[in-house]
Amino acid sequence: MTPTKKIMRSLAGEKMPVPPIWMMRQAGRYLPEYRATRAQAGDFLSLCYNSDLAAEVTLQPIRRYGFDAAILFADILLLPQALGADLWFVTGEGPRLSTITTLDDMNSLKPAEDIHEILSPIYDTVSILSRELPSDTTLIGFAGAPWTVATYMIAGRGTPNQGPAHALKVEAPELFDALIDRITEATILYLGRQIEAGAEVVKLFDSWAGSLKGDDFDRYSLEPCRRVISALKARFPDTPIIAFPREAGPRYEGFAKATGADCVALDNSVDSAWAAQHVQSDGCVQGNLAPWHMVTGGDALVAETRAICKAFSGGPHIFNLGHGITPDADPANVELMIETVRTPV
Ligand code: 1CP
Repeated sequence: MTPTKKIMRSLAGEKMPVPPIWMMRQAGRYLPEYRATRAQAGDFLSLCYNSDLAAEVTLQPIRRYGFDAAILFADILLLPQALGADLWFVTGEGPRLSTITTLDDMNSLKPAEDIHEILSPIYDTVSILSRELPSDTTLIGFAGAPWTVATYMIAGRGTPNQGPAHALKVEAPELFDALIDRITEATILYLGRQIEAGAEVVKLFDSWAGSLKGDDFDRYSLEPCRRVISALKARFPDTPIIAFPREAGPRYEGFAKATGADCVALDNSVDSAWAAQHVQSDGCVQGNLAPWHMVTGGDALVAETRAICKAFSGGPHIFNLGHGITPDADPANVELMIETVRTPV
């Protein structure tokens, strides 16, 4: 069946006259209505696990801007929590988790199939959204890719260079591989439930793929993503999958083919002319305006938005930022970006 929603058409490989658009972290602190709902929930994790309020913040940017897709409001770190890690957020600093560095730590984790009890409110959020979203808006579910999730589980926090994960990979390769396997199995089950609840597309965020080089990139970014995607494709052949190996640089080339992803999301360090030639030649690409344009706006935003649309105009493209919008962004600049994309010159 030919899809009718714009995002689904791009993901099926159709070149659209105007690229569909959504934005990473579109439900976030730059929006006053998000800040109000988050205050009502109490804190960030309470918001993620409150299905009604999580659905509400997912819908806010759709009401305000009419994006072509909504992304489930949740976080990649809910999966480690469902596997048994402690998780909390320190205001102004970010996430903290109990660490996995020994065999005992690894053995204390739950089996992958036990994640659903904790994650059931997330599936409820997806069900609410699939009922409430406008009929032309695509619902995207997501999870972190195994390597990226492992970097947080090993270090217990976000790290600038993923040093603790790289160290464990060298010092205790069997433990490291066992952790990657557990996360991979859990991710397949988690995304499967999101699809059953109504997610029409799923996205794998490998935010720290860029710190893997050579064989390590193949083993720990590409291969776990391939495993997740092939397991999902076996059960849900019609659900498109977007992969985001952030800062993969030249390794973006061939990533879709090697993993089976329908689309790769490009970060803003990637040159769009290069990506049109080397990545879009294999199918749909998503991206890749630098998020700081949402802070600065003006002519630079308009010029760069047009340049990206032009570079990718020869094939399937979903317009997006190259990474999440930041809390200091001006909501008016988001409007300007959308208007620029939707008003071809
Ligand atoms: O105070 C707040 O409101 C918390 C800010 C915030 C938000 C809005 C966090 C904490 N997570 C989220 C939501 C979120 N996270 C979404 C929702 C959907 C949307 O895009 O609108 C998604 C897809 C994520 C994914 C996520 N969480 C990633 C992958 C994407 C990326 O940004 O690279 C990562 C790495 C995380 C971990 C995380 N969660 C939150 C923060 C501040 C971080 C980064 C921590 C760090 O590395 O220091």
